[in-house]
Amino acid sequence: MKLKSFGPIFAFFILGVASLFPDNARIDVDGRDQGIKLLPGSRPAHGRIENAGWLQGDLKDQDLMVEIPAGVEWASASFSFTPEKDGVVSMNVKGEWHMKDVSHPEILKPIWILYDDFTARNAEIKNGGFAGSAEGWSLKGEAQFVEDRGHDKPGCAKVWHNAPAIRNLAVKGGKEVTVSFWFRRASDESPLRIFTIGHSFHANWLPGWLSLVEDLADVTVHEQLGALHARRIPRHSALGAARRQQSR
Ligand SMILES: [Ca+2]
Repeated sequence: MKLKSFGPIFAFFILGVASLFPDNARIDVDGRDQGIKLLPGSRPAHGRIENAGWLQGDLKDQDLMVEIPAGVEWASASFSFTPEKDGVVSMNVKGEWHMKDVSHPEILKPIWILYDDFTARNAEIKNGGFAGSAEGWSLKGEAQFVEDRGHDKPGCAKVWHNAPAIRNLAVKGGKEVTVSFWFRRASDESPLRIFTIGHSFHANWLPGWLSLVEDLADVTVHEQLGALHARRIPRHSALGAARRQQSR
């Protein structure tokens, strides 16, 4: 029976605390050019928004990042922020920062994400749906306009951390900007990465796994340590979710 292959994975959870790290979509909003402080607002469901803790001094508050787990189907998300003054900020659409190997943290593994149908309140995003081109967006490095894929209509951007799609947003001081968009993993292959202390475990599952992860997350995830820590998972509910996915 196929489901028996889940056994080793649950063993990690039963042993103690483990963390779930699905691949993340990531968007940075950067106000550093004009020294615009950005106050993080609402975070996307299952995701996070925060100022750039890796920058020094005032710069930290002029940059923010949003991260959300990405699945193999298109999903919508939104976040908000409030600029402290009028000006232009840069929105940098990409994938998570993901090192290939802990001994070489400077080498990243590309986590490719597709984005489409951007809209905003209190800012204008022209060609947010990538209709026929990526006009209005600046594609860096290997970032691509994909003609034949998209959320609602064909045309979307394919990006990763070092190959982002970038555009400027004109903003007003004190006016909360809400950005909404659709996204998914570019690949149909669905890795679930499970880390325990001293171990890491990688598994490639077929499409449908994300619902399983979400079911697990809803039951068990808490965020007070800044990461997703999963506690012991009721086996029957996880297997139930897997069966529901397989029966589709
Ligand atoms: Ca489109």
